[in-house]
This record gives sequence, C-alpha cells and structure tokens, in this order.
Amino acid sequence: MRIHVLTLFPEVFAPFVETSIVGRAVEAGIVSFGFTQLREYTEDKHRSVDDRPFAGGAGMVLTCGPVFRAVEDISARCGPGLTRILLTPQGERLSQPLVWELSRQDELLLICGHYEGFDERIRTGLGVREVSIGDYVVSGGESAAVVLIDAVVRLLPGALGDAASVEEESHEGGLLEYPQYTRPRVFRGMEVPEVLISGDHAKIEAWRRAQAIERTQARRPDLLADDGPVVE
Ligand code: 6GU
Repeated sequence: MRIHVLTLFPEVFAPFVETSIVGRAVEAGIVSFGFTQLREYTEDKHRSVDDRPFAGGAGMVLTCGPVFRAVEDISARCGPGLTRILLTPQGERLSQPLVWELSRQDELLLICGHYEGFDERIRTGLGVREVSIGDYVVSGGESAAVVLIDAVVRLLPGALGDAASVEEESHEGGLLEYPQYTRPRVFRGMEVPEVLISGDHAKIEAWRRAQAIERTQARRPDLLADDGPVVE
C-alpha cells in the first residue's frame, strides 16, 4: 500500500512512521509514504492557504486553489485506484469495518485541514470520502491522519508478527476484548482467574467469550444493539 498525505505540517509524521508497527511495516516494504506540503501549491507571495469566510463568521477557511492543484498533481502521479480521504469532524466515523475496507485499497491520499474548515467546494468538487475519527474536535487533520494510518497499516498482511492477534482484538467481531493477564500469578494480593491456569482450553475459550460479552454489555451496550454480533 502507498499512503500520500497532503498537509501543512509534514514534519509531524516522521517519528510516527519510523516507529513501532508502522516503522517496521515501512522497513518490510509493506507500506510506503509520501508527504506533500500544501503551501508548495500556493501562487501568491505570502503562500497563503486560507481566507476569511464569505458573509463573515469565525475563523479562516482553507481555500480551493492550493488543495485542488495539490490533489490533482498527486493524483496524476498515482494509479487509477487512488482513494481520496478528507479528514474532517463532519465525516463518516472511523470504525473497524471502515479500517478493514481502507486497508484493502492500493493507494490512499489523506487530506489534512487546519483552521476552521474547508471551502465547501473541496468536499463537493474533488470526489473525496470524508472521515472523522470520533465525536470530538482536534485542531488539525494531522492527528486524525496518524490514527487512521496506524489502524490501517496494522491490518496489512505481514504488518503484525502474530497473525492471530488481529482477530482477537477489541472491536473485531464487534466485541471488546476479554481481560488478559501475565505473570506473576499474584500481584499485591490480586490473583489471576483460576480458569486461566486450569489448562482446560474449552473452558478458557468459553470464559473469554463470556467476559468479552459481559464487558461489552457493561461498557459499550451500543455495540451489541441491532446489527452487532450474534450473542448466545
Ligand atoms: Cl478527521 N479532524 C478534526 N479536526 N477533528 C476531528 C476529526 C478530524 N475527527 C474527529 N475530530
């Protein structure tokens, strides 16, 4: 997979794409990145990317010109399967099914905005998919892009050492993950559940599933509603 990022702050991505799972995936050739400075597509002396909103209102708005020129230039250097994603709190909320879907694309272009928002024609005129990372506001699309990149890259074949670990994580199968323990068996009087030391694999599996369901019911009943997983 190749991931292009259009941003006013390309420098914030470096430590992230060089570290941990994402860093190893880059080294293994599973994913590669290209970062483009939006300001390189400005045409005025001040290299401005934003302007005051028509009819007034708070803050500044990202203008069409630099974004259109940059997206068109990047697209011309990409294959026909490039998926354009605009990171915005108004977008479709990122979920594990959406992350899986994005992980199956060959090439992504993540467009990060700053300031108060985008000129509406960026949404309507560029054929973008709008994605939000949750129901709260962060100041720029960069931190949202980092979340999306991390969630997608770890699903690429070979990115995680242990293939089984993806399926057992929280949100796979629509449930939160069961509780986990490691040594020591007793820590400050807190014991590891007996069943996990029993060696009875069927019993352990049943306990884990029951714990996952109980935990999901207690913390995130919304995940069990309607089209959620089948819980016996
Ligand atoms: Cl994608 N961008 C910004 N600025 N805030 C957000 C978001 C994105 N997703 C949730 N909040």
